[in-house]
Amino acid sequence: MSETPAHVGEILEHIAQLLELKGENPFKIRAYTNAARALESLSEPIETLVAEGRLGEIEGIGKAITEKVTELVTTGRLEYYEELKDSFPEGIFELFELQGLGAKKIKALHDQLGVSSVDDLERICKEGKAAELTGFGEKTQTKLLKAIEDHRKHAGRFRINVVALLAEQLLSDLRAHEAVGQISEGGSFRRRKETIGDLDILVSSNRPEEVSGFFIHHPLVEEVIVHGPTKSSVRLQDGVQCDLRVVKPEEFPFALVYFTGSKEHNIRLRSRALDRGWSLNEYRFTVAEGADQPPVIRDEKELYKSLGLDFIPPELREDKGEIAAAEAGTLPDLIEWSNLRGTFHCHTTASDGKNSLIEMARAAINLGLEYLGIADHSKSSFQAHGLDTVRLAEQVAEIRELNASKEFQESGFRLFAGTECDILKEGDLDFSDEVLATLDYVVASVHSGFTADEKTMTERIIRAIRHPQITMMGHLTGRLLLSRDAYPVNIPAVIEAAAETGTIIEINASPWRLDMDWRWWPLAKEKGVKCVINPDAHTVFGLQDLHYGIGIARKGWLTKADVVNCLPLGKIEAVLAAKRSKQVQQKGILNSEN
Ligand code: DGT
Ligand code: CA
Ligand code: CA
Ligand code: ZN
Repeated sequence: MSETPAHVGEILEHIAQLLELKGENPFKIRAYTNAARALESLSEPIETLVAEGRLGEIEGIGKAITEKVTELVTTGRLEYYEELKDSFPEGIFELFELQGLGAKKIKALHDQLGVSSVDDLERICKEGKAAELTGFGEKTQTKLLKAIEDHRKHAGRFRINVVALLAEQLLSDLRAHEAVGQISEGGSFRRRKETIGDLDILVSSNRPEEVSGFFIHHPLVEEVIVHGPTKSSVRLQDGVQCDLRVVKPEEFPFALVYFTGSKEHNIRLRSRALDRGWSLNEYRFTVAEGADQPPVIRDEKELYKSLGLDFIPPELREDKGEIAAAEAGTLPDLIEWSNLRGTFHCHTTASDGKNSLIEMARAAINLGLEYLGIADHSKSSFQAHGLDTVRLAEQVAEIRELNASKEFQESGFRLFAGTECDILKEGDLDFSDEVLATLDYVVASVHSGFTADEKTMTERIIRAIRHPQITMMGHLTGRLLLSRDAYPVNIPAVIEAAAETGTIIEINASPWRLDMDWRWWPLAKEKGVKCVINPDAHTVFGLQDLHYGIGIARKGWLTKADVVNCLPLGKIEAVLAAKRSKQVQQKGILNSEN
């Protein structure tokens, strides 16, 4: 079993947290957090570094940690970590998931009040005892109760990247098993929902016991909840639950449609089947007396066809008009990964990214992209090391230089110079018009003042959108999935303003955001607003998040014509310049009338 660097880094972070709880020496703790950080910015697979004995060459990774990471990568397990974990109550890890609660506070709660779980903490807060601890107070106590409430609200759901890693591994191992015939992911994961309750996997087999036996003994499985020949349920690493169904080959298309859902979509299909005198369940059609015989169904496409429908891509199966469109033959030709030509909104070490400009560029080339837009933070985002005018100018110069380099000239690759410009309190921008005009494009985002009311926030954003230099609106609602709610904003009003001004709206493809939400894209499209899929990448790996963005764009019924970064070099430049030149022209007309 191979470990991804993200996972190794996560374990190192956990070790640092536990050492802090133990009151260990700060240098030792820092060694682990630094190593975790260093792993985030690798530009080659960690397995390679381990295999070639080159881990120690990385800055921030010493001898002791090299040994531990090697053990973890080669065996999939780290004894030191397991022992460390065993010395704490299991519930303590959940405390780290609470917003605003770090190791120092957890240590105080644990050592002084015996808190070893979220339930303990809730009780202590309600009794008013947390407020009495040094460094806590009433305000902290209230915040903790709110954090507990938020945490409970999100319990049992997962961001899609967590599930995707597990799904990829499980599906490929199952696929390789002799007794497995057809296999597919199902449920909300197949529909690419923004968060996932549990992972559903469907297999066809004539030897179901062998498949289920293999499944429940898979190394990713931590706990078996239900085990039967055709239906098993387990808890995987990270607490993700996974259901496996094994059906007979002839049942597979029926089961696949059923377990892909959504439930609402299934209900519509069932009633269409009933209109034809067939009752549809997860295994087959049952024909009513006197009704026509249904055709033989060998795959999903034939099942939809038998109901008078075009094949409906899983992402659209949300009962949002897809059945009517499939009947009328007007389903959109959804965007695909291979349509993407480039992307905007990426960070580098100049602000809070972990990889350099050239590393990000080469990663984009490796991904098959023709161009990459760099949009580091602007100066007001000081916590993210935002660039001031001078540093921005230096970066722009560096980008122009790279574009002129032999490497880029020969590969035909191009960097675009941009910024992720903060939208300040009143909707003002963080850079002057003159500075913004030196850039190829501008992403505008809100990073502060989240507590404003809906009217204030909407006005603030619309004011920024009306600015001629703003090319695209970044992560519109500021939500962090399963962690921080969206700030209140009138989305239809923002869409209207974007349509009027020719401002592009982003699908932020980070699995933490997936913002603007897929449910709004049909409206945006109707109004003529264009989409850009941006990874908001802070590392070379972050560029891969574009895959999640494609899923969301598909859920939003978007085609390649709706998404500007499907345009190749030679065409994309005009789109980036369109809003500026339009407004300059309008100004020109006004001036000549004066
Ligand atoms: P999740 O796991 O909460 O993110 O969402 P799903 O959609 O994956 O839901 P899940 O895992 O409970 O069930 C998988 C699929 O099975 C679901 O999308 C549709 C189908 N299904 C489950 N229960 C029912 C039901 O009571 N009626 C119908 N028609 N379909 C169901
Ligand atoms: Ca599910
Ligand atoms: Ca399920
Ligand atoms: Zn941002």
